[in-house]
Amino acid sequence: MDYGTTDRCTGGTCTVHQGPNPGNIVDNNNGTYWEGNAGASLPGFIKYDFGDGVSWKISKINYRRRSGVANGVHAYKIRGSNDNTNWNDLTASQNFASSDGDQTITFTNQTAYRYVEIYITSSYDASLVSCEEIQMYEGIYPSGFFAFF
Ligand SMILES: [Ca+2]
Ligand SMILES: [Ca+2]
Repeated sequence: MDYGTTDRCTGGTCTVHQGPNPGNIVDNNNGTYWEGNAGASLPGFIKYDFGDGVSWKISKINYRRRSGVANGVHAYKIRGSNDNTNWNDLTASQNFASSDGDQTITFTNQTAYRYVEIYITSSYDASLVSCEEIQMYEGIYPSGFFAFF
């Protein structure tokens, strides 16, 4: 399986369930971060809207928490939507590690979505979560590719 090398989190909008400066998640600078406020409740999300009329078959995502702080995303799943209301699960519920640096996940998704989100169901620090940066990449599916589940 190959993946595109262009980060599609550009030209659109990053939003989160709670807390200031979600734009820091997509500013291409690992030295800036978003962090929820104390007392936030989960589930939450880190969502990217590629923009009106723009959609991608996202199949690879990098996530990195605030370095040196054990408040990263723990359990999550990836979801996609084209209306920001009805969501499809692109992965089962799974876990990020409690560690610094990029954590890369890949998954089979042959549907283009305008909205893709990390849907957060638990954190390593109660309900507080953080993120320095995400990237999202397309999967490159050869014609005749079939996914077996
Ligand atoms: Ca980027
Ligand atoms: Ca950043």
